[in-house]
Amino acid sequence: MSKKRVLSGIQPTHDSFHLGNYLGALKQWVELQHDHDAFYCVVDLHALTIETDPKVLQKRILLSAAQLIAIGVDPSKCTLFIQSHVPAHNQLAWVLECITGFGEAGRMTQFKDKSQKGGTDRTNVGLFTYPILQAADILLYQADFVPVGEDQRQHIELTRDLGQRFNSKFNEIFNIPQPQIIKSLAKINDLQDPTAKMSKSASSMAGVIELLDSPEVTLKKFKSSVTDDGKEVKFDEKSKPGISNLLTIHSALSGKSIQDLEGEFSGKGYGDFKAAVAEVVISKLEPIGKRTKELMDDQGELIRILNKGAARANEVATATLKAVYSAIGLV
Ligand code: ATP
Ligand code: LTN
Repeated sequence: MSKKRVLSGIQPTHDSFHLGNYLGALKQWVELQHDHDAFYCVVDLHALTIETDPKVLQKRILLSAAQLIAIGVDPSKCTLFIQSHVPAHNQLAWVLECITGFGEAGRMTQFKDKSQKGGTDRTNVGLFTYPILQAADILLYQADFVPVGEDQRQHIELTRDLGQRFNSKFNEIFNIPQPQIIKSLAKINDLQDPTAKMSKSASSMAGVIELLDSPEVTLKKFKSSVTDDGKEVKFDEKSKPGISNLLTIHSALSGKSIQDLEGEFSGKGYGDFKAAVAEVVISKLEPIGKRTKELMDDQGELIRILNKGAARANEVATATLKAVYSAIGLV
């Protein structure tokens, strides 16, 4: 039986990914590539919705690809590419925009949140059509599954709606994908504000563990993490959000169950526990930082890898686009 296809993407909006991206999404990318036909892309066109200095953007695109390889996304096992290297993404997005309702796009919560924060004058149209470009990313590859965090569920629903709408209006071209949101997948919160999710757009990075942080910085961030009254290392998200978040992080990286960790640290203080979590995190992140640096120091090799990915992605994407153009009556 042929392997199921997965597709996912991540925006190059920051120099470093953070622990929430890694544990909530990227770790799953690595696992899925072994028994799936996986397509992973750095969605640089999506990142244009946020104004960025061109030099900074260029660096972030390469850094994102390098970090993906460093965490274990293996270009010999999957197709790793940069979205803008495959023109069919924009071409299909336009076709999909023409079958998307204005109100339908306006109901996307990510758009509503971001546009409310920025106000109409600072909100660009790209932010509005963002989910439709995302739908094109997915439908072009005939993906079966889209591994993403819970926050992306609505965008995958829109993708399914648009795919189904196209299929019934024109021709059965698109495979209709399923979101792959694994419930047990860790949701990681900010170390300084453990009731809010760890996010790249947090106002301060003090509570955000970046994959490329030095061991010293990581240790400092854990040591100064906000914990709760009391002394017990116990999982209780309501009354002990800080400790619960640290337990989640330790468990996700060490593979030990929360229950076992509670036992291991019973009678020990918060200080010892924080140091232990930091150690687990540092031992995971240190090699990722080293490998990322090696790849950034040899950009020729990195670009060669990405060109190869783009060639394979273009093959699949162009075939879908051709079928779409023909189905809608373009000559
Ligand atoms: P922003 O805050 O700018 O929206 P972000 O930090 O939330 O950015 P995204 O680029 O939106 O990061 O997310 C990339 C992937 O990582 C998504 O699949 C998302 O669900 C997942 N993710 C992001 N933050 C977390 C988190 N704190 N815990 C678990 N998963 C997360
Ligand atoms: N919107 C997503 C990033 C993204 C994506 C995709 C995810 C763009 N295109 C295609 C999965 C499939 C985000 O913000 N995490």
